[in-house]
Amino acid sequence: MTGIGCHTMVNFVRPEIALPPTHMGGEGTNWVGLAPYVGTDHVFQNMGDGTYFHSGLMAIRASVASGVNITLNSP
Ligand SMILES: Cc1ncc(C[n+]2csc(CCOP(=O)(O)OP(=O)(O)O)c2C)c(N)n1
Repeated sequence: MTGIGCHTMVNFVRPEIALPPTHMGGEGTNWVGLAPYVGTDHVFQNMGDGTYFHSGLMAIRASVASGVNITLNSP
């Protein structure tokens, strides 16, 4: 799953492997809603460094609190 920022351009070149982004600070929260309804066990979520310092920490906290299986990485 992509984050918002320049690295979102992966959606243009590999749309078959990347889901569209949320706003800054929402990274992974769309997976919180999707995870119970699909067969995928785990996702990777990109988050830019600017987003992390802006509001991304809140998104990480939301993923931890919900208990979803997700790995966040900074591209
Ligand atoms: C809540 C919110 N505020 C502002 C924006 C506008 N915005 C889109 S991308 C971006 C910068 C993201 O920077 P970074 O996370 O470092 O990603 P990079 O551009 O380096 O890939 C901003 C401010 C946004 N998408 N969401």
